[in-house]
Amino acid sequence: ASKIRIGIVGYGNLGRGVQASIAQNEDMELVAVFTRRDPSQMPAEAGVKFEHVSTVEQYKGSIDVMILCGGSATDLPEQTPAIAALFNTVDSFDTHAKIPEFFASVDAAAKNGQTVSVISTGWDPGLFSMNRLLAESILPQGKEYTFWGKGVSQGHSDAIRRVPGVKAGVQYTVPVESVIEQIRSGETPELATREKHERICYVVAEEGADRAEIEKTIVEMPNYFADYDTTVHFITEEELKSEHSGMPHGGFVIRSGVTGQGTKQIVEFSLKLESNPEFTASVLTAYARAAVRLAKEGAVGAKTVFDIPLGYLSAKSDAELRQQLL
Ligand code: API
Repeated sequence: ASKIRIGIVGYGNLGRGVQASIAQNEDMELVAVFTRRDPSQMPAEAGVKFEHVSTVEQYKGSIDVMILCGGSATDLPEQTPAIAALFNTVDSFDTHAKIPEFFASVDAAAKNGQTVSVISTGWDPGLFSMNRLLAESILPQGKEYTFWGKGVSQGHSDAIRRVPGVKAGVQYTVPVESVIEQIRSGETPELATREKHERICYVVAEEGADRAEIEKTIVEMPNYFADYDTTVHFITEEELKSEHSGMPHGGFVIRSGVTGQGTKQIVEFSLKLESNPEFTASVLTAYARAAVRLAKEGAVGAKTVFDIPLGYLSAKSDAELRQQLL
């Protein structure tokens, strides 16, 4: 069979992760990486063909799916609809509150272009969303909890880096351990957002920037920080580099439910990730395979993880998968 021809849009941590993931999948090949930077200035040792993002249209017919590796705050709301008009796409849009409007704009573009666009995949939203739905469908009587971290949220780090006066920064999501123990032991406490996690930011301010103003903007930011207890530490660029350059993350989804006459049933799915972007990239790559298969079957429009059969993520045939049922 011929390989799935993939394009990557954006070459940050996520884009490099996708490149590495494609190399691990024999049914895939990387055609080109599209960047907003000057392609001639991109690292030759990366071993890929770089193109300016304005040239994507020339690749219509020679790329089966584009994996979009931009950020959710400003890149993807523009990029996904624009590219979905021309190609099948996969992205990791993760601003939870804005997913409905994002879906609507991408769906319209993809239907116009007769393409399939898988939105908001990754692990949360993505694998965690699937596991919440799975457990809730099986145990309608119960309570569900999601805990993240301790780890670096790419979404929240990206959000703080966009605050005026911020030169660089990272955000750690820190779960409240005491409530986790309660839940694992079968209790089902009612918890407010701020009782489950705290958020700790390490920020490098630009020279002369108003630190109090930066801190206020971060702490009060809607969707990202307003509902949490957030701490902002100002540090030097050197310290950021030496102490905070890793990108670990993870967490778990747990549902504590009852069946019959109050029989306790607990379902848990957890991730421990040394590199959040490399893992997220690997999820995107698997969904790229599904997007191509859906498009071949004549599907069009925006899709989420809920719309896609699990078997479509696999390179194996349906018959091979049936052998894996037990
Ligand atoms: C957090 C999670 C992270 C989800 C994973 C991914 C990211 O608060 O740490 O941005 O890294 N919402 N969407």
